[in-house]
Amino acid sequence: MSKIRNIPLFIIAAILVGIKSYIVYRFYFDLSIESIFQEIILIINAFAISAFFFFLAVWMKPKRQKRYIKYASLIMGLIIFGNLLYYRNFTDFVTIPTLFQVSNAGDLGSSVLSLFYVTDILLFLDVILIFNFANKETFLIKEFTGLFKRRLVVVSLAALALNLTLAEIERPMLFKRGFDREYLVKNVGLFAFHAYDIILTASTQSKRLFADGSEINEIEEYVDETIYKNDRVNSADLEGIADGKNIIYIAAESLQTFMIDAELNGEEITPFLNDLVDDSYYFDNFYHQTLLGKTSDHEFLLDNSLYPLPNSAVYFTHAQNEYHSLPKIIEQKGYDSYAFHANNGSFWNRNTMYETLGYDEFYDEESYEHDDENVFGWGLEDKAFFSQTVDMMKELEEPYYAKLITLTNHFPFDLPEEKATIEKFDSNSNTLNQYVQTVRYLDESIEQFFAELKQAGMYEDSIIIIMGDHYGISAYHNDATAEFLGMDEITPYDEVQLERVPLFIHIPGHDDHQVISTISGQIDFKPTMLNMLGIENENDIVFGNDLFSTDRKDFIAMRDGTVIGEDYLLTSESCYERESGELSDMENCADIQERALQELSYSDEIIYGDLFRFYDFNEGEIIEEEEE
Ligand code: GP9
Ligand code: MN
Repeated sequence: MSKIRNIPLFIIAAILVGIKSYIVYRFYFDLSIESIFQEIILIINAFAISAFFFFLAVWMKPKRQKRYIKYASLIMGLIIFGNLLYYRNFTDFVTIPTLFQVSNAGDLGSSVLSLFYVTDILLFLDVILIFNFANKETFLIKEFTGLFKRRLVVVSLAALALNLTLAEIERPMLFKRGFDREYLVKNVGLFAFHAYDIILTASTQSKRLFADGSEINEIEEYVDETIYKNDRVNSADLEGIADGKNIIYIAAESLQTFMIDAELNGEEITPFLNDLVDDSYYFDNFYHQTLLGKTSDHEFLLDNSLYPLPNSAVYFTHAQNEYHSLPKIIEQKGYDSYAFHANNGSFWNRNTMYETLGYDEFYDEESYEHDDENVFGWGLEDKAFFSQTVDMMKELEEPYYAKLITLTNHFPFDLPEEKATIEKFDSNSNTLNQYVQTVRYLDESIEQFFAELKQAGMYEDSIIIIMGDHYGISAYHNDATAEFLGMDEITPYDEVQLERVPLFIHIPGHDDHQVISTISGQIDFKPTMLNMLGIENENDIVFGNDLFSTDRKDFIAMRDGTVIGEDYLLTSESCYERESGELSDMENCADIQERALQELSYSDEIIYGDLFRFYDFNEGEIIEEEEE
């Protein structure tokens, strides 16, 4: 007995809660642990956090120490348990904003009893033991010496630092980009995730608090003068052409323009899309404008014609804002909006953001059937994805706006050998070598989708838009890319050319087809769609133009500081002649740089201040009092 008495209670508590946390993460939540490395991170974070909290006890006098250890274990137990109940209902973790969302609580209310399992009692075994040990003083509770206390601080901080370092290796920029709550919990544990969420919510809320709507006047003026130029110019030809038709949007994961019409050993890589160029409006000077939020940033651009944020994934950090998004606007024409994407619903916080943006339904991973055959790469492969999606689309009430997000052509571009129908490229970049094969696979998947739409009689009534969401091959692979393109090297100017993504607007039954080389970008999607639907968005605040209009804003701003103007192009602090790529005087880029910075900061201001909550888009004026 006396031996046991020598072990401090706070150590026992740290171990018990550490074990419990690990068991819950591993066996109660459905976290996908894909490697030994991830498993090790999970174990380390469970114990590091538990140690951090219980090691604090040594700074207290024995009586308080006892109480602290007891109640810390109880509170940690309740937090874990609360999350578990929430997870069982929503396959997600609790965040501060969702805690305040009445609709969520309502959803939970009716079914809450069914979320309890008898075995849940085991989750409080550690708490029961700790209370018992504390009350009976089974383990040591005493005042500790200074040196010991300081050593413990060093140990617990070192454990946390180790955890963060490993997490950074596993998922670079985990905190900045957010990605997915599951990733956060897997890498740093539930408690650090909550701390992160509290800090994030506090900082976004404080920026929001200081805004009062008066900022909109200046922005409105800018949009009038620069975007609308005091007279809204839309393309008369296509105005209303999509009215009443289904809008089918395909996000072609990581597809870059340099793949279109490219050949490998004399063979076309994207034969279907190459043919589609001759039967569509095809934009070959169209830029992605995404940053940290990758696919989700492109979705944000498309639905809002606002820029994604410079320091975070806007889908993650500003999903509670008020937006004047495409799904909400087209609802007035009787359109319902749907998103189809066979990935985890909480990835990029889509499940929350889609609701904010006005999507009626999100068909995520759980709506799809997976088997051994149809899962590779990031999950359900694109051909199976399209087939199953067509079946679901048959049930939709028309007209609709359906967004389909593909997945197979995603880094690291893995494809089972027997699925490949083109050779790999041969270079020192395995990534680019494989990319050619997954791009071909994507091309085939889209071809198959068109055939299935036709077969189901859904093709004629639709307008189909295909766009690359962002680059797939980063500058890290420049040598191999240069080899592929038959160039000596890739200069910063060439890198900008490589940021182009293809855009097809395919209108069945419409004879006109053109390759349009206007400098354009994802910011232009929303105004284009609205014009094609014949919706006059007179009071809308957007930063893009109708793609078919002849009087457009004359630059495209990217989020990395690059600006592409009609005559000049600014990138990496150098100015180039846009067409020739010749270096030019910085002065020539000063104007587009200044205007791009201004525009980006207006867009950021709208998002940080949540300014649209102060704006009445019907009247085109500021609402005096905020209604909440
Ligand atoms: C994830 C998919 C890919 O759901 O959209 O995301 P990405 O890494 O391209 O942003
Ligand atoms: Mn993507």
